[in-house]
Amino acid sequence: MKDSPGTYFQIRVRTKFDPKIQGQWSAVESHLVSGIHVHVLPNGKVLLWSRFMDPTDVGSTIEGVPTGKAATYIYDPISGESEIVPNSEVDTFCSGHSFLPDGRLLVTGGHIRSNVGPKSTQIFDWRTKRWEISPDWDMNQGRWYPTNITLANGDIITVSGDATSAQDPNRIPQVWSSKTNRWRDLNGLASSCFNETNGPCMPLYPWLHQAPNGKVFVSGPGQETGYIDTRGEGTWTPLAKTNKGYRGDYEATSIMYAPGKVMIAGGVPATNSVETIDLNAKDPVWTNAAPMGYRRHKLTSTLLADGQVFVSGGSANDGNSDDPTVFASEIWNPETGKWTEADHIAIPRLYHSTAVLLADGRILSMGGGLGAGFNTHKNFQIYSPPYLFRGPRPSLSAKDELSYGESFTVDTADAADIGKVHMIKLSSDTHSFNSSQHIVPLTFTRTSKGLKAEVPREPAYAPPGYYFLFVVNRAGVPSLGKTIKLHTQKNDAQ
Ligand SMILES: [Cu+2]
Repeated sequence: MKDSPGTYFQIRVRTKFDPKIQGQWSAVESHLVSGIHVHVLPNGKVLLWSRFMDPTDVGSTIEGVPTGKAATYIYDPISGESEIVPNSEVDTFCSGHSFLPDGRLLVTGGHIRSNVGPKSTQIFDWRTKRWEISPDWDMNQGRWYPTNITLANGDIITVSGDATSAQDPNRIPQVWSSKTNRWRDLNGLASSCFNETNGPCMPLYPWLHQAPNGKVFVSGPGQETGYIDTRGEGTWTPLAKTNKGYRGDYEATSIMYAPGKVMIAGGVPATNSVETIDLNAKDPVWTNAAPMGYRRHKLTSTLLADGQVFVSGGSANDGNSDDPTVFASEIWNPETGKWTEADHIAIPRLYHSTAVLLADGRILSMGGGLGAGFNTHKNFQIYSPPYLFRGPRPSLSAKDELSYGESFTVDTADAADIGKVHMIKLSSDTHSFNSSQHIVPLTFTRTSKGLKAEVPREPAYAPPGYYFLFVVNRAGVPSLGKTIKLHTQKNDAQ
């Protein structure tokens, strides 16, 4: 089938939009593979991969990649060029991933066959463009559909993923030490259930967020949400139940849109339900928020450069088909709690699709397909948010590396007009959940030269690693993102 606009049934046909309010999607551009796992690197380029091509797989004839490996590519959003980089040794399709403090990407598990994942840990180094693997890095069991996030101390937690079958998920989360390069088992969690109500006990691709209190907040997809404490053997403490209940494994999306504030949206059966929780409150509870304009599952949520939340993709049916696709994107303003309909994509972005924030403030939307009966979409579109149509961007320069508690100079010719300064951690996205994006608002004062901004003292507010720094003017227009590295310690060797 030709993958073009007009091929798919649309919930609502796009009317004429004002780019100042709805933003604007680019034309559809083709790519060599479907962008199923997509990561924004410190140099602004994008690492992505699809899945291995086994001749017996549905839709397998096209990508020409050796069986048992996923071909990885680096796409340059500036030049539009893509280069293939040496393959990993193990298929990284349906793996978990997040960044180490030095910007290398740590990838756990992947795909042997459906519901069976390898034990391997692989690391991609953006500086050498090479994959590394070692038997010393193997996990306790395999993982297929695990989630990884980077912790406040620069370690990485991996949770869930099927080991040998759908009935045999990996029940023991592990923590990767950035210092010793070894895994530590959280045996204290072996009998914990992250999803007690109407869903599997150990959901696939669970939603994890580094919380300001130092613990890991599990926001779903189960009804019972709570904290993992990674110290010692690990403990699980339930915190609050959602109103909606189970939203389906990798069917809905979760995003920490401000420190300690989490939003969950969508799910199956296709729903426009949105809930938020404030972990900074004394007794946090899930509260129903304004619903999206469209019911959808398999959607993706992405932080915009101005701190708003962008939702794209998804389907309004309850099964595994591209139709009826939800083409409308939507923008949620955390300050007003309101949704605004945004420009419509031209291609379905459902199962195995992605959307990530680029350094220039645009959103790269890719992929979809290669599983569960969906069509494969080897193409992408780039979204220019409304702020790119609202006048000149503020200028920005700052140092390249920052440490916790540091006060630093932000050079901008537009200091008098700046309303917000924040850092947004670089994206690592797959299966409707971005396991790396994380916004850190910075307090700032005006000086004769520009601004003086302060990095939080507490790493739980800002896990170490690479971020884009943005200043946003009072008209809501952000600067270009300036890549900065936030150190674990001042003289960190990494
Ligand atoms: Cu998958």
